Amino acid sequence: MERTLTIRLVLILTLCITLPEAGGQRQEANGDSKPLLRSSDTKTGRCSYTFIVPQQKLTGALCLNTQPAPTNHSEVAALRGELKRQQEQLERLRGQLEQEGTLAIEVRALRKESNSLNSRISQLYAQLLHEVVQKKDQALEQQRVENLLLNATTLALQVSSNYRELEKKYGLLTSTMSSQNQLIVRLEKQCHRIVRKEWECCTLCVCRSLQVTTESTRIRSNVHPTYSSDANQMTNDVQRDQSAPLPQQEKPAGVNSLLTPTTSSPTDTPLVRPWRDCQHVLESGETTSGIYLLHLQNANRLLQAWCEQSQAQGGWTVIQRRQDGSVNFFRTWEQYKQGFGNLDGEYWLGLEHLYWLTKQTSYKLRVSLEDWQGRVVYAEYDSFYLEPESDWYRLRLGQYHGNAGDSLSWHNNKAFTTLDRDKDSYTGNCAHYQKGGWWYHMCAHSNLNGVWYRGGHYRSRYQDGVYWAEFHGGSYSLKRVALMIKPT
Ligand SMILES: [Ca+2]
Repeated sequence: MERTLTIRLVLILTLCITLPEAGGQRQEANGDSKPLLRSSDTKTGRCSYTFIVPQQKLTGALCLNTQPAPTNHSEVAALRGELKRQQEQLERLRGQLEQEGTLAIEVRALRKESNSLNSRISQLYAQLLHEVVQKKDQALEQQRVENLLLNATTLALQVSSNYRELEKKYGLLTSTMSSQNQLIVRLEKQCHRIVRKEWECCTLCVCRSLQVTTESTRIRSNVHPTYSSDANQMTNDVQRDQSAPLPQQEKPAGVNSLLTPTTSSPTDTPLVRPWRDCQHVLESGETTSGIYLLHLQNANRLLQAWCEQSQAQGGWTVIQRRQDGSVNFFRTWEQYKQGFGNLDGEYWLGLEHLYWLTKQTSYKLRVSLEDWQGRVVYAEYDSFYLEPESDWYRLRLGQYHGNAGDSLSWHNNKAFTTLDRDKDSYTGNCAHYQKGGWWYHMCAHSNLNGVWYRGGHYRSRYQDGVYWAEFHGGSYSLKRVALMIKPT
């Protein structure tokens, strides 16, 4: 090997010296000597060799061998062959190197891609785990919601079933109530007939007794020779206690001149006549409050009413009274028309009677109110009358004065409304919400026919108590109220 390299170096140096085309030393014409760059480019490859010979300053004579060196062609050929072989080997090595470099780059790229894939796989794994956990939670939540839905459905079915049962019960109760109302009406008619017969009988007895004892004796001051037998009819449903004795048989305590004879004597001479109103009773000398029989002029009607003779100078005909909640005021049109309740307790005189009563002359209205602390106030209206039934007993009121506040003028000129006849200005039926009959507007500043609640302030879904808005407001149910009228 050393020998080969030595031979190669000698050959190259020889070539550099002997071959002019190989770039031998040149001497400039001007005699300057510069560093000489000698190069030899191989024509077969890109490899190049450069030899730098240090500049030497020639001194003395320069001897040149002009004899051509003997050329060993075989060695040159061998060297060239060896050179070529080594160049080829070098090329192969270079190719391998390039190939290995490419492989290394690819390996690095693959490694990088592998790292990236690993990272991505880890990320996806974490995401998958998260989704699995989330789906598990969602499944649990879904199951919980399904259970809730199931429970709600069961509850709804139960409520629906209860509602149907309640509807059936309500239907039965309504039917029972209807039949009981019919029964009550029949019983009341029977009672009227019985009472009328007993009155007729007693009247005959009284008249005969009066004729026997003295012709000049009259039954108190209500005897009137012009009373007609046509008026022998009780038309209101307001009754005293049905168990009470008849008035001519025994006079109850606290009740003055309860009833008077109403028929003519056997001789067809009219003997007695009821009063036209309680003012008339007072003027005739009856100063005790109680139940009196009234005869309405211009109408073939007799009715009983409570006369209030001790309050506000007396002479008041009571047309409504609430005091203990003993009577239900959530009634139909027909019942409000005819009247109901007990004359010595809670009652409603009746719209038809009220119409005829106020048609006799000019009346004023007094509303008496008492709260649960015993405070009594009043509201008066200087005129009061009703329109006929054809105009739904429309209310006509005059000017207010008093100390209770005005909670009725808002209802002036309004028709009467009951649970079965809606004549109010509201879209629904005010009577349904206020649980009574009244001259409702939309709906009420006063509701004296509402539900009687004990104790004052009440809790209800609707404002349905016995209230007068200007006196304690709509959520305070009053203890005692009364509507009374008196001629002006
Ligand atoms: Ca209405």
